[in-house]
Amino acid sequence: MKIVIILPTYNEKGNIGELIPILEEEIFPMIKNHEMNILVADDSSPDGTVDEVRELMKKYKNIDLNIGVKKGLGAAYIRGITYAIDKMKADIIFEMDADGQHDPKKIPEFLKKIEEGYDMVIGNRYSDGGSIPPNWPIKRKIFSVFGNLLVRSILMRFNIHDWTGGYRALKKEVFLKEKSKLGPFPSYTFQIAFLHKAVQDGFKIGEVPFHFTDRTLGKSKFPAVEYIYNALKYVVIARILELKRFIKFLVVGGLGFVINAIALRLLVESYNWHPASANLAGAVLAIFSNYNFNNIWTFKEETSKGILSYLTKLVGFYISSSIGVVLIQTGTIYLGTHLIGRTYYFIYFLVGTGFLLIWNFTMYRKVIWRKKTQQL
Ligand SMILES: Nc1nc2c(ncn2[C@@H]2O[C@H](COP(=O)(O)OP(=O)(O)O)[C@@H](O)[C@H]2O)c(=O)[nH]1
Ligand SMILES: [Mg+2]
Repeated sequence: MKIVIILPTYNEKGNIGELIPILEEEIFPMIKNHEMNILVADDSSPDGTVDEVRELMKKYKNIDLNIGVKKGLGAAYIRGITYAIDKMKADIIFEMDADGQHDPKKIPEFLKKIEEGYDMVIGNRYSDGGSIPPNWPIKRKIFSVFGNLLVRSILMRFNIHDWTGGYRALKKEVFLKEKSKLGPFPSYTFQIAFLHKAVQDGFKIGEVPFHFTDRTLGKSKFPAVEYIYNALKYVVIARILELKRFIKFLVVGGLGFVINAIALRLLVESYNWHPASANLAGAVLAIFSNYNFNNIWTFKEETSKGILSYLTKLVGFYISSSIGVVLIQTGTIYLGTHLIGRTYYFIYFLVGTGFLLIWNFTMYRKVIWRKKTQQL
């Protein structure tokens, strides 16, 4: 396969001149089954980075150079990866810092993971033997470890350990699928957003632990304050959007609950019905309300058109709901009134409804509004 290692550069003169010969002379000869190439994605660095790259290009013929305007790391990667795929016909792309912080000896391990079937492979500094520089001041270590942990926790995806790093390998398909969504992330948040979108779309993610070493030459371009703001904003909004459906589901269920509760109280208090029968009557109304609001709102993407499908699903919804309503919810009320007494019937209703909630969401997702892709 054709591999392109993208090295984004902004004022990396000296660093790039050190890294490229290591890649060419020590690493690439170890890789026999792939065609290895380098793309330097520079943003018109004023320090002469490009001149250094041009010198190296005379010696090594597998280097390409893509120069653009400085808009940030994410923008440089989007431009560079597009160039690697369109112009260089890359199958696999690497993201790698040009400052020597990413140990190039790990490249074969990334490739092995890709060969094993992973779509995107992430360099991992936080577990399985990976590490951040031991000589970093404690404040920087805390920032790095806790920042990453915070991202993992908010996104609730704990099986990926390093969300913020920039040492990665990916199949071109991953980028082609996500490219259109990455425009809003021209700076370092690009790394979190790209990985998150790949995870959401079900791409298989692998990890390779590595020791992140310190820069020896030049300065970091990492914009800390801006990054904290943008990264937090991304993860919080992304998580709310992921939970949107669940929140809608709760609102619809809440309305159903109110309908059920009013009918129950009215029939018991004013008409002296048995709480169990009154609950069944209330539930019939609540189920109708839940079905219609979920259909037009919560799961509207999965709603099929046509009256026949509407009615078939309504019947299916009543049948699947009735198991929960009769056995779980009404069953709890029935047991409560018989074992403890009728006085506390509303408490049995609350407890029974709690059990019902768990049962319902599982049923809705698996039977009524399951994802279209799962039906294939
Ligand atoms: N082309 C380009 N490269 C950048 C930009 N910002 C950072 N880089 C490069 O991206 C890599 C990582 O940046 P660095 O400053 O080392 O960030 P740090 O490792 O988080 O401190 C380095 O190779 C930088 O030269 C940018 O705006 N444009
Ligand atoms: Mg760096």
